[in-house]
Amino acid sequence: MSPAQLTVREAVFDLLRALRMTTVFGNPGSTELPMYRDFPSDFRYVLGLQESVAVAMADGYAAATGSAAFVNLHSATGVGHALGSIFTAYRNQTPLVITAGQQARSILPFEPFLYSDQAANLPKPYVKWSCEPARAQDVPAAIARAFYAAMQQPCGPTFVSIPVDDWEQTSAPLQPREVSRTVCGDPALLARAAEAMNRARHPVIVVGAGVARDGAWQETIELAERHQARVWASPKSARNSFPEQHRLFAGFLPAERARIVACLRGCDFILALGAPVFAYHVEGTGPHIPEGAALVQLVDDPAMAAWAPVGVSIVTNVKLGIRAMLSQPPPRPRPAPDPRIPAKRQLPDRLTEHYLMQQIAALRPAGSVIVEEAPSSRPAMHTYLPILEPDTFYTCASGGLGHGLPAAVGIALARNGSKVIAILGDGSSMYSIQGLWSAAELRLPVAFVIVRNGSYRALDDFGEHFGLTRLPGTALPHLDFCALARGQGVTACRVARCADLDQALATAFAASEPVLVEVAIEDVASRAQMPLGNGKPT
Ligand SMILES: Cc1ncc(C[n+]2csc(CCOP(=O)(O)OP(=O)(O)O)c2C)c(N)n1
Repeated sequence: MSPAQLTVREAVFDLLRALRMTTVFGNPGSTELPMYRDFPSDFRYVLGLQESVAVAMADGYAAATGSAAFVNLHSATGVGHALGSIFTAYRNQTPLVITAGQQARSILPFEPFLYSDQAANLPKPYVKWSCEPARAQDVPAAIARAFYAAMQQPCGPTFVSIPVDDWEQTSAPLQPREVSRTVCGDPALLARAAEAMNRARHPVIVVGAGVARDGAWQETIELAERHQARVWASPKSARNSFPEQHRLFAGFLPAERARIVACLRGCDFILALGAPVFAYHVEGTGPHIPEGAALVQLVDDPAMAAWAPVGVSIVTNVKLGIRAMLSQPPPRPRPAPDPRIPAKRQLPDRLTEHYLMQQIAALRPAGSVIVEEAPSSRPAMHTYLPILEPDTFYTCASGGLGHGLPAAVGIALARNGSKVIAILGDGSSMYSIQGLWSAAELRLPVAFVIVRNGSYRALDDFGEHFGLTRLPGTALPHLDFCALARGQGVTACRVARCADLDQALATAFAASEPVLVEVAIEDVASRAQMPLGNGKPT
């Protein structure tokens, strides 16, 4: 090897170091092992006990750091297991560089054990870019391209398949480059948007996850206050983008066309910031926005701009777009709209999800992060657990369960000591329960609060939408979350009475290691045949 040459492995690790991807999330197999020869001491390997868990942990980590996370999976089956989480990362617009091992090039013609046929196609269409390099020496450049593509707005996962024999081949060193990541919208269109908003009598703002991803929290508050505009959270938003006790906060739009129109009725201008127009969950007919209203959308995703059914769409980094609007002259002063009516306080007489959310809000430490995947409890969360600080709420944009538990682990890893509170349905948590083991091994301060209602209740509720009164396969009896937690090294307790809740939550919130609190919600506790708990750790 000439001095200017490195092994592919050396060139890749040098590159990963330069790109600040020194944490490897993965689950290894034979086709990846040569990558780990002389694993550098400044790198760490975060093991997920199943590939969907590894990718979701990386998703949480990347979302919390704002920079791409590196993932290494095991050939076709590893990518197959991970696909649900890859889809979620794609919908979350989370930058991930996902690599997977492939069988040795020389035996690929013989369809060997553990090979991946059409490896680069397997994760499509839910990766932004994908390849299996034509030559071993092209692997470092492929990983560099995967990183730059993942980080360009709209961010998302990318994929590189790497044959096992490539790591010992030679390659030239690869210097990292500076590659622009954002796009600032057309200044003339943004000026027109500002003028149109100034002319409006009743402007409203709809905020989506793009506001949080682009760090536009302050700019959004400034723009809303300048216009006295009420601010709605966009349907199913995966991040928090506006202080939910601000006098201008209007609430959460439902994911249904007619109900959105009803919420926005009376406005004559809608500014959608970092949000699709709109995220629907059920069919609908009629207009997408109230009659007579105009709509302007600022989004970083050209596809989202293209499919929006109404309005003017401006492709832009949201923070830069809002700043451009703020640089225009302000509107004439407008009267302040009426604030929201505060929710009625829940009394400690029934252990409902409403009471649970209220007590989490009361007891959670300042700066703690909430990760949610408890579908039928989300309305209670919206009412009783307001999110007040930027970057303190995460859920998934895809609707695919199995993200929340491992994402909470990845976020805790990135936040280095901050308390993370994962509010998880009993059904949802079972899609990726192995994430508890990673939390325990990494000794991360995550409080896993399991909303134990004994069923896939969101589906029971949703059945009514289709006129169904009874559904098969939605009851979840006999699950014992304390046993599942203890079996993976996580302390746990079960609560079945209001009187025991505060102590259990306070203990979990104060702990510097993971703790699971299983909360048996009333009514359904008996249906699920659950033992009673008293909040003491077991
Ligand atoms: C991967 C995946 N499989 C199935 C579903 C369908 N689904 C939506 S909500 C839900 C129930 C979730 O149950 P749980 O976490 O207990 O919350 P609850 O509905 O009781 O609030 C299911 C199965 C989904 N969204 N994602």
